[in-house]
Amino acid sequence: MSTKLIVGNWKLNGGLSANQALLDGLRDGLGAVRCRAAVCVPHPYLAQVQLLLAGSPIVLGAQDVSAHTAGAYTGEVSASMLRDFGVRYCIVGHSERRQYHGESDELVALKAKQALAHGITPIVCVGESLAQREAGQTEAVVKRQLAAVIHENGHCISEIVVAYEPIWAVGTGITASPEQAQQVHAVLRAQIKAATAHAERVAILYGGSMNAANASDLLAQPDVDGGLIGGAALKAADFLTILRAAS
Ligand code: 3PY
Repeated sequence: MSTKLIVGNWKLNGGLSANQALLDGLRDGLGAVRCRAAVCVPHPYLAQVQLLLAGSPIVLGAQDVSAHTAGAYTGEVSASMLRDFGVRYCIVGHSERRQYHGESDELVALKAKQALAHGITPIVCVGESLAQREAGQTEAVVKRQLAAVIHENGHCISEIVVAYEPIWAVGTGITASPEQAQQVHAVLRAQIKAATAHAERVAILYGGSMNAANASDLLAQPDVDGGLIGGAALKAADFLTILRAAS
């Protein structure tokens, strides 16, 4: 995986004018950027951002998808609906959804399956809590989370993106050291290699307070293929710095 992938996760942020200003700022500074890039925006802004990204190398992503195709599931958004707006990536199993919405490994695996069935690349998030890290369970936790997705998706597994996001680094400003990130990425890489002959297609992103100051060191690790960026994706200058670090 040589061309790095940088994905902005806007989370529950944005507004019509703020989105426009952010994307204008990104467009103006994209000249020297050579990596792959995407922004995962709140569902109501998909149509707006799809239009604003027309002709841009940045592609559109979403932050969640229903595990169902259609029917009586109030409030859900299906993969085919996302597809209608040109969505190319969809985050599944972000730790905030696992924590605040009780999403299980099995549900995350079904969401990934829906995305794949509709030509959307799921960005499957895995990561351990601080207590799990301190108890020496990091490897077992991330392997269990990824195993559920491998089990459900079989040979399609080479079409996913994985994001390692230690929960203790999500939205906290604390980042895993490059060595800590590399250690877990190597474990995930080995697990993917054991599951598919096309493991080289699977990008493994680091997420969890990656920012303009620490991106270069994290991205220099051999198994860090890119980043899933929270707060720093909301500021054009910071996101551009990360995109350049990945180029
Ligand atoms: C963070 O950087 O905090 C994230 O959760 C990115 O997804």
